[in-house]
Amino acid sequence: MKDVAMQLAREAGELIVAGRKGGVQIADTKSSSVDIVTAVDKASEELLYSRLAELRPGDGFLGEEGRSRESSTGVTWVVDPIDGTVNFYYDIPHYAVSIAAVTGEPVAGSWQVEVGVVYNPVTQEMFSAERGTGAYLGDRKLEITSPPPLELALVGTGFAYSAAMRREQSRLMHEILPQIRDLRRMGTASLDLAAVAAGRLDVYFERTLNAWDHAAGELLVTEAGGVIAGLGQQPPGREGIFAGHPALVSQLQALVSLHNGEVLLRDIPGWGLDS
Ligand code: LIP
Repeated sequence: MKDVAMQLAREAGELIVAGRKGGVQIADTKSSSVDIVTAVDKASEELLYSRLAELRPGDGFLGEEGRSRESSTGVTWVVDPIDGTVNFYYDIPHYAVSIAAVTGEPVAGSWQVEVGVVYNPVTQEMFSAERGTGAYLGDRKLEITSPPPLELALVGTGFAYSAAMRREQSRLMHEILPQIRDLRRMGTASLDLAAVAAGRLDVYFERTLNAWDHAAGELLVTEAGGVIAGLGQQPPGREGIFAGHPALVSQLQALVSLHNGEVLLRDIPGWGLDS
């Protein structure tokens, strides 16, 4: 399955790079006016959907742009055809095809991720992992080593597409930023998780992500020796996801909790919509 994921990530990557060269238009918006989708997002998902039907008949599919298929094999492919769409639209070379194969219910916190591939088609960096066999950048095995103290940690995060949620997220970051080395908001969750696995970030925290944003990246982190955790008592997912060395994750969780960052989404009016 990992070989299939890597092959299809490259195929989708070629389509994406070609589409970028041809100029990109916004095809539609989703949860808000800044939550965009391009024709290339949709074309990439169509390619991945049809190729997986061909190579992995009976497997399920859950894609960001709406393609879905029930699984009759117990395996579901959770796919973000272009993660970092805003970067793609602005021609910022930091976006990825994110492909995960999961077993069990294809729901964050319930699934078991078997294979994860995150591919940046511009840099051609291929991050890959298969459960139990390690995480790799190309042929280089990735290992999360002993972390710095939180005050010297480089922290990755991201922000929602809703103004109301961004008010809460910026409030929390206002408290956290003076207590860490620095913050990086690079715009692509799957590459943020890959960065943690590769030691390019020390720890990562984001809220309101969708399953396809983090399914593959989760496995990169855990196969590199890190942990994935949720917000408060929640499983990792929409409410929040932390990733990194266990000592740093628990320190960051404590800091988020100290600054009232565990308010549930249902208690943040307009968190999912532009308001
Ligand atoms: C994006 C994530 C990013 C997050 C953005 C958006 P998309 O995914 O990769 O980390 O901060 O709000 O969710 O929409 O480009 O697939």
